[in-house]
Amino acid sequence: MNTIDLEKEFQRKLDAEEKIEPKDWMPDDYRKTLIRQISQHAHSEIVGMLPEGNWLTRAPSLRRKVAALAKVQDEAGHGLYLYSACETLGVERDELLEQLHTGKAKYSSIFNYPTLTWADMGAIGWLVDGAAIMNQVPLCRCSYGPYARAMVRVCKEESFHQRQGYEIMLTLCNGTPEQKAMAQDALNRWWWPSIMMFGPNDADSPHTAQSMQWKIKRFTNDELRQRFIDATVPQADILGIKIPDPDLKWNEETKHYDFGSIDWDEFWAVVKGNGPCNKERLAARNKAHDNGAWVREAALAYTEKKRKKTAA
Ligand code: BYC
Repeated sequence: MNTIDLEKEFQRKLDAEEKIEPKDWMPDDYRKTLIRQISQHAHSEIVGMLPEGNWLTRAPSLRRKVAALAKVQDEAGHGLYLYSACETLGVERDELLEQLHTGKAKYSSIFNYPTLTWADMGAIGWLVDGAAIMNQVPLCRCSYGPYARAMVRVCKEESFHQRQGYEIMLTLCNGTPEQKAMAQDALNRWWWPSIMMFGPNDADSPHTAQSMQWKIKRFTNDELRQRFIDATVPQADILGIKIPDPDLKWNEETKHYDFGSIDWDEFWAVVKGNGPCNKERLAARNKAHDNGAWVREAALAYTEKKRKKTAA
């Protein structure tokens, strides 16, 4: 097939809602966009283990510890599915990890904030995983097959994460006044970073329009942010705590919540490496990678030994 026919076939598949698979022809920029998004997503899962890892040794009960351990392990698994999905596009995992470790690659801004109290484990599950689900359920319908299929399992696990976070918040909010104050403090600190997670406003998002055309993204950043806010406000009401936004109010005409302006200077500072924990997160990832060198060497030596044995 010549390039024009290949492009037509690619477009036909998109129009017919057929998945694009690794061996199919695809435009270079479609491939690049997917590598960018899937690798950033994979890095986010792996770096996303760090803020909560901080609380594994401090969980207040055995039940909480078991749930937190399972959640953090799930996140490692999500990272692995996503690196694998990304590799189907012809990029090596080593290259992706190198980009993360040198600070060249982006990962979600949210993981550069500190987890100061146990209530932060609740707020992360409720808000961060809640935002993640809102963003990721539509990705199960992404046009690229391996990414879409990986997201199905990721989303099932994310909904358990969201529930465990909300349950922590509910327990704190029904506890002593000090516990409720801890929950309120966590909401105060995690609210704005969580709504920034959806990315820049559509008017300032360089990639959204093209990604929507390619059916990688099914909703824009602003559409998903609004859905998240609409779903989350009633949940805060049930908890009896207050979202830290004086401009938040129900708009009877639009049937959505209006909300205050987002501090995009803070968002870009964090994305560019100047958030409260960026340096700490990268140092932790680099240390873990360096400490794991012997495992990689042993695995390679074992494979080589097996290869020689088979050859002999
Ligand atoms: N943080 O044109 P835009 C999780 C960057 S995992 C940092 O809107 P796009 C979880 C963006 O990359 C959460 N950077 O881009 C894990 C782009 O920069 P480049 C991660 C951000 O790709 C463990 C530039 O800004 N989820 O939830 O169309 C525990 C312009 O943006 C952010 C995913 O990765 C940000 N928040 O849309 C708990 C989901 N936002 O590449 C929870 C998959 C934007 O031009 N990804 N940027 O240098 C996506 O859905 C999309 O990539 C985004 C951004 C909506 C994030």
